Amino acid sequence: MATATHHFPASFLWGTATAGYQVEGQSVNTDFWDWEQGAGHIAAGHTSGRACDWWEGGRWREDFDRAAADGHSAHRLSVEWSRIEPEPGRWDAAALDQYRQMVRGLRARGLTPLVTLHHFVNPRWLAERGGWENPEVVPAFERYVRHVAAALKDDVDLWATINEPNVYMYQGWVNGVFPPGRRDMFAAMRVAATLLRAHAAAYRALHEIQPRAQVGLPIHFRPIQPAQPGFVLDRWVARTQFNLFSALFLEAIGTGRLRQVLRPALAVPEARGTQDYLGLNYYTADVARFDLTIPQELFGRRSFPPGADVDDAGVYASYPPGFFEALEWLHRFKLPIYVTENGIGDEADRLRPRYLLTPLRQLWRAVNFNWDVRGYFHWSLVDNFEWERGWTHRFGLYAVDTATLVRTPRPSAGLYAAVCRSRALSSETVARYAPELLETLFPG
Ligand code: IFM
Repeated sequence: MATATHHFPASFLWGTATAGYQVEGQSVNTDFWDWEQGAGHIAAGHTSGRACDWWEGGRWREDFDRAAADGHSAHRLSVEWSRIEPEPGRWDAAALDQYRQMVRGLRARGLTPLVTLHHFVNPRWLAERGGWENPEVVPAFERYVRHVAAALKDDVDLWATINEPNVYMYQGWVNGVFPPGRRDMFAAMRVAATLLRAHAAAYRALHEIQPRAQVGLPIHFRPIQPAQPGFVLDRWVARTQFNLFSALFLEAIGTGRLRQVLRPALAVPEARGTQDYLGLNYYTADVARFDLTIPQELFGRRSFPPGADVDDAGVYASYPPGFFEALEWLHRFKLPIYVTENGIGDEADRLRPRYLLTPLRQLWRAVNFNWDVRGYFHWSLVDNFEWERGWTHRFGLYAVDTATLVRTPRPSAGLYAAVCRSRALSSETVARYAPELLETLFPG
């Protein structure tokens, strides 16, 4: 084993990511709040409740203190449309001011904010008007974005328009586990086009209000391999699933055309070129096998790469080569890259140290190839409400007791702090937190 330190550039951003609904609590004026009340919608009947109490109790302050004390230099958060526009055309100045305090709170602690404008949740009034199935959402979203940009433009330059539009369309319109709970692939494709149009309108509005804005559309990227690379049908399902999930939105931003299943592509010319950076949310990889019995899965049965560590909920598997593959694929688009999310749901912190260190090594390789990767945001700072899995799936560097709201650092918080403070990955850190990785990460 070698003793060594892998350094990152001084300007590289080190942070964590959160989303409004998942941490703020009491987001009572939203479609997801109503959805939570439905029987069987959320694991174990959990509800978001006070979540991490960032909104009413202002506990973002103590969590931002933790991030700063741990040496983080950035944080990604999202603003909730329902708070800013609680009724159509009524703008809540106090809510905008609270978000202003939050981003200023980050700046005051030396952290660069990255602000997401839509993260899976809608105001109730919007859902009642047909939500993302009604094309009127595009001008409505643009109006909302203009209000946020005008309020935060002095403090925020890095923006994400719509988080993981590929996950949102599948969860809401194919798997039916997010509101509106539909299972209709063709409706999903129409929603995808609307999301893209809204993103494009937001992109232009942000640049008009703030010419220096850096705007992206974070994509949940899942590399996928054929189970038997020599079998043409396995290769076909792997490619089809990749094209219709990971590649869908980025390809459309390049071509102005959105692929569909069994139908001609939808024209979205206004989306062309509407990205300043690529946002990568990476968690897991898949292996796909052709299976004629599952047309709803596009004939592809997915499993995890053999031998990969699988997280608590059995939904994400650690597969570090997939992270490098994702960066390599994005590098071709010739734009700066931010890793806008990466993490694992692991309450006991059994896998997280390994899961953190192995992608960071891949990240260092990419940076050393001079690929323009500018920052890494770990998901997440604190445990938070994990959508249909409620509180059963915990991603925080800090554990949160939902009854007392007390935060407790997991060992990984110390690990990540060591990386952030030194802006480096050293054999010493690996020896301390995951000695089993020393020979792999620092051979010699
Ligand atoms: O918690 C989610 C987040 O809202 C979007 N990306 C994936 C995370 C973990 O599942």
